[in-house]
Amino acid sequence: MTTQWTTVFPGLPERQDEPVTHAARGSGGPTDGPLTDAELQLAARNHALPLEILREEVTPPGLHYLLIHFDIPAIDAGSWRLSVAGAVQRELSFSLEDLRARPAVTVPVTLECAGNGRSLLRPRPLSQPWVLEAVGTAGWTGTPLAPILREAGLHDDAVEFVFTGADRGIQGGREEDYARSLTLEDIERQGAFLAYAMNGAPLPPQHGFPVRLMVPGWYGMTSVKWLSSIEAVTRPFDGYQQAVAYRYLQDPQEQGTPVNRIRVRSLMVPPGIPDFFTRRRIVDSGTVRLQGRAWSGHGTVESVEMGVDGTWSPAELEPALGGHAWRGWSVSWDAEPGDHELRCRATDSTGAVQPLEPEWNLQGMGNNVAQRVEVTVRAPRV
Ligand SMILES: Nc1nc2c(c(=O)[nH]1)N[C@H]1C(S)=C(S)[C@@H](COP(=O)(O)O)O[C@H]1N2
Ligand SMILES: [Mo]
Repeated sequence: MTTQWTTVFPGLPERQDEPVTHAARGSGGPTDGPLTDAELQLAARNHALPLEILREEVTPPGLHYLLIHFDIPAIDAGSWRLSVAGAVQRELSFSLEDLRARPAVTVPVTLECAGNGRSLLRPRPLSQPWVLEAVGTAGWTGTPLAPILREAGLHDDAVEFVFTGADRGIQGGREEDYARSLTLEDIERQGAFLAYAMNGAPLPPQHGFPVRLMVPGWYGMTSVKWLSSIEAVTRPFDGYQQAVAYRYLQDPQEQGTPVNRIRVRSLMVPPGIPDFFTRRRIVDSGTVRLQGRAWSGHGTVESVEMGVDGTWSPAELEPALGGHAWRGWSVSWDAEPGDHELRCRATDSTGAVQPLEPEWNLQGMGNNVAQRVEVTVRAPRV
């Protein structure tokens, strides 16, 4: 591939096969090299879901994955306001109390980062180095968004809404507030809402306090945290997080296609006990009940299969927690002594199935490759 990474990642070396230096910190072109300082720094800030917590249908507080591009902004809830402006008939402004006084919904939502699976790609796009655990499910409470937009009234030439957060930073050489856009059609179809509570408590600072957008079924980048304004615009939004980042593309010269709905995925609770450093699993022989969860933003999960050394068998499914939340699955495995490779893969109602090998793209988006767990089964101790 002869590509100029500098067009997507301005100011950086053409190709980073060397660890990123502190001077050149930022995203960069894909690499086959070792984990860089910059990736380590992001990984330490943005934690994943510990896989064993997949045993919980609702992710307990503090264990939901986190992705924060810039800094967590300081917001005073008392003086915080959300403005609705731009190409609207009536500008609106809401306090937290105003939003809490409106009709409320509580929706179980499985949120997943679009970059989940990125570190399994070869070469590896340089960004937040997720393995497979950038997912979580919470009950989010808030007020539906579409009625608010209808109250504001749209001008005829308004094409979409821009959602801007209170966090600001530099990415790809551009200084911007974190912002994403959506059409009214997508807002209505996904049942987007303005969330002020997570699992029955006010949003924690890291999850968007006091109010975030929630777009069930879409990858996490759309659910803008620390929401400060909603603006109706008459031209498609060209902010960095919309027009440059979050696109499926092979080559930086391409415009690519936008990342939106969550691709079908399943994950298992790793069985047995881990080795500390490698996290390889050690399991006692005999019947092992394997369990996990599966989800898709394109439809319902129709089946999950467990693969043991390449032989697949169907898992039993539990009901989904909600229309946009994961469903549990389990299957029995007769574990015989030796080394084994466990995999799981889900199929959704559109017929989409998880691939067995990763499908590469430049930004490391939507890699829903079937999980692989290496296990050593030990004979019964007598
Ligand atoms: N304002 C703002 N909103 C944001 C982000 C951000 O950095 N700033 N990150 C997005 C991304 S990429 C994801 S995956 C989700 C993560 O949500 P969580 O941290 O609550 O799990 O928030 C999204 N909303
Ligand atoms: Mo994300």
